[in-house]
Amino acid sequence: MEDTIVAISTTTGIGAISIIRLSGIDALEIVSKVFTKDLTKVKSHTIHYGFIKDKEEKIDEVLVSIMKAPKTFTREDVVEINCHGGIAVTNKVLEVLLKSGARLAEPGEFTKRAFLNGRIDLLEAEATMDLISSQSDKARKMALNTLTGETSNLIKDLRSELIQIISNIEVNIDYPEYEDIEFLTNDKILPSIKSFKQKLEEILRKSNDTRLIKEGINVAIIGRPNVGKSSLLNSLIEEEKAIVTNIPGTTRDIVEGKIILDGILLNIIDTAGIRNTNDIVEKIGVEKSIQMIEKSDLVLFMLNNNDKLSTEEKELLTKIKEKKHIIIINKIDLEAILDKTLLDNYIEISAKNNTNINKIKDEIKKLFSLGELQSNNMTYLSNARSISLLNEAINNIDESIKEIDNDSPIDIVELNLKEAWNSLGEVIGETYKDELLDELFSRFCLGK
Ligand SMILES: Nc1nc2c(ncn2[C@@H]2O[C@H](COP(=O)(O)OP(=O)(O)OP(=O)(O)O)[C@@H](O)[C@H]2O)c(=O)[nH]1
Ligand SMILES: [Mg+2]
Repeated sequence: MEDTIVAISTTTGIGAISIIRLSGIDALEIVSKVFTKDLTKVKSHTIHYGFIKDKEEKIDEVLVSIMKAPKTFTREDVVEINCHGGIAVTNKVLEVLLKSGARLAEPGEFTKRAFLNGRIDLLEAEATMDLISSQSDKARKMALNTLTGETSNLIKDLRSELIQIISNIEVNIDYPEYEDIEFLTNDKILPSIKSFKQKLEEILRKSNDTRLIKEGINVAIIGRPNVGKSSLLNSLIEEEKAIVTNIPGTTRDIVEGKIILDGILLNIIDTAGIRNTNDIVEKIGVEKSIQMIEKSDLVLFMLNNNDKLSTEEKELLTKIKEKKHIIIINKIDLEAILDKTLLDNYIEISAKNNTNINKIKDEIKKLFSLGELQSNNMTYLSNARSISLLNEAINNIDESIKEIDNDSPIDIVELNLKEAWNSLGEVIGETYKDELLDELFSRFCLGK
């Protein structure tokens, strides 16, 4: 990390102010070369007024913030130039800094340096991106919790508890002859391992909820053509987004709308009506609808009050049984023809007249315990990477329990516990692979 990096940290476009940020050992020197004042001797954490120049030509009137290592985001010398917003100004300032010796930063490189220099751990690094991309207030709060280290502390506490168990085993392996050490038999360590596993499982369950808060709940509206799926989407999002006609097969592709329910984002997906068709475009739409059943967190399965239950609908009913779902009977303003005896739980609505739409929202709140999520402390894992590592740790613990049940030697049991300890370490980036870092930070925005 010898080179000094630079990037425009604000969005490009017309705006009052743009911020160009540099980080690295030569940051002060590089900016001094193109600024009206020598900044190499100034005090840390000070702001300076002047002009950015290209040789003798003034480029822009700016304010320059100087933050010297180590009390900075990257733990390196950091300089931020506040210049006038706008594409020409910002690009020109960037250009002269590049000419003076800075290198253009890769996406997320500032945060990557913060991680590599030990300023933040991997969870905190991910949380900075989550904070930027959060779409609901809940997601913002959660990202901030992780950013300030609370989630990392949870993982660190788990690791110290596990290391306690491991060291107890090790003492026994290394000094079996010590009389004042209680001799550990497999069934003596079993209760502590089991209770540790329970703790991990509880965190996993809550982490999955937390992920929903962050990413939003994907809700797919599924059903036969013409049952009123697009009408329901429009009612839920209170906007005429999807085309509604009385022609079956109107919706050919996925249409998405978003609403916030109790502070949590719902991605509502209207799909093509499911039926056998020879129309190529519609057929692709139908395939997508079926995939949506798998991909979504919740299926709203719609039936027509004014029509009989079809064979296809009966098949779909069994398909959605394995998923979180709500059965919705639409068009209750029309004559009841549908045989409801096969259905055990349903909500009757009229999408066209906006009748009972709130009942659907209430049911969603209930199904996902949104009220509970509201009041919950949200210090849990929230991304696929860390959740899968937690899963790995649980599997390792399971293995160790199996070894105990098989009466395996205690050092085999210990091996599995150590694996779990490593998996938990990977969550916070105690150990990591370079490819992981490259992949993870490449998803960041430029200048972060
Ligand atoms: N009477 C009545 N008609 C409704 C109701 N909801 C929707 N409709 C009508 O049913 C027809 C089909 O509605 P859509 O929302 O386009 O149905 P869809 O399920 O999206 O249909 P596809 O896109 O073809 O799969 C339209 O003429 C709507 O006005 C309702 O509650 N009552
Ligand atoms: Mg439709």
